[in-house]
Amino acid sequence: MSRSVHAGPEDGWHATVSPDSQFLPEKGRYHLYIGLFCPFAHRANLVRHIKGLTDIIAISVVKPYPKGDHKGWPGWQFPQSDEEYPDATVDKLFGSKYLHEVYFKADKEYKGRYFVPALWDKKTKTLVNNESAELLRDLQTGFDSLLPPAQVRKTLYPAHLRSKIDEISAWMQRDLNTGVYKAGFAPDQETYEKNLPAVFGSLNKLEKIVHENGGPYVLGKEMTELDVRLYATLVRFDVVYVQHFKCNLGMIRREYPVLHAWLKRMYWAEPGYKETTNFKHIKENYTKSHQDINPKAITPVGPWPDIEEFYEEDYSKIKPGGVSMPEVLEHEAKL
Ligand SMILES: N[C@@H](CCC(=O)N[C@@H](CS)C(=O)NCC(=O)O)C(=O)O
Repeated sequence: MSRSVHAGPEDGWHATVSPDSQFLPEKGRYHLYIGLFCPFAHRANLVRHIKGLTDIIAISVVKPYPKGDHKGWPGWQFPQSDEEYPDATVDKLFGSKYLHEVYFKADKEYKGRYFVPALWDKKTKTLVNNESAELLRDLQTGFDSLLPPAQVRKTLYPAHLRSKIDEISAWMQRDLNTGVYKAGFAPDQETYEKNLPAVFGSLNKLEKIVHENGGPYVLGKEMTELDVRLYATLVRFDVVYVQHFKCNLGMIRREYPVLHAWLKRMYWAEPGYKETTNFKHIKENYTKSHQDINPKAITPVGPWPDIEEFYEEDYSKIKPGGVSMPEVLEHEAKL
């Protein structure tokens, strides 16, 4: 598959690392810029862990705040030493203060936003890709020629599940992964109330899907991209989205027992998930960088704990939950 690398200053980067692209798989050649708070960067970092790429692709981690203004300027910052903010790192390639410096090295006319995640190529000195859905897909296979057979076999997009994954990803992205932002950043009461039911309609639907498939993953026995996409949003849900984005018709830990059991298992038992989750970065990013939503920047301490510990593995013993508000049920019925 080949995409245009970067169509111009208004566009992001969409290339792939692969043996038949200009971006050949090589150990140490690529560098991934992420924020530990960001659910989209989380996707890329999770695949990096799941596929055993942590020694092949190094990372730099921006601080969770401050964020840029409404146009994104000046955007994410790196600490100037690794001690400044725990688990944020200096820019290991260039020692930059701002992530935008890296973007301007790739295109000095760049006019888009300075997003994490972003993958940099040291050899051609440019960005390869800054779109999490593409990185999630591409990093699964791009480095296979460097990996042992057991790692090569790991795929999150197996051929026989592709149509299901594509179908569910589309509404999960619209209603849940970005749905929480559409509710949380709503400029007025009416928009907020209009955008909220989709979030819980999609959760209701997912609660049933996971229950029917019997676990341990969303589609049953195989971990897929859906688990990565869902995890990155659900692990932030109770701790941030419920209060900060006012997605408070229910909590995962209270209204969604199946999704709650799934989430806890992913966090505690599935390699890569706990290691890539940092609740301090998550909580402080949202609550200390959205001045219009939380002007005093006080980070709520609860809920406590960030994630609970014990979980049921036999989903047939769990009665699925959900939110029964009529607007939510109406949305769920459309999915
Ligand atoms: N298209 C991007 C969106 C990523 C994204 O929204 N990242 C946020 C952090 S969670 C960001 O870096 N925002 C900077 C900005 O909006 O200026 C993707 O899915 O990779």
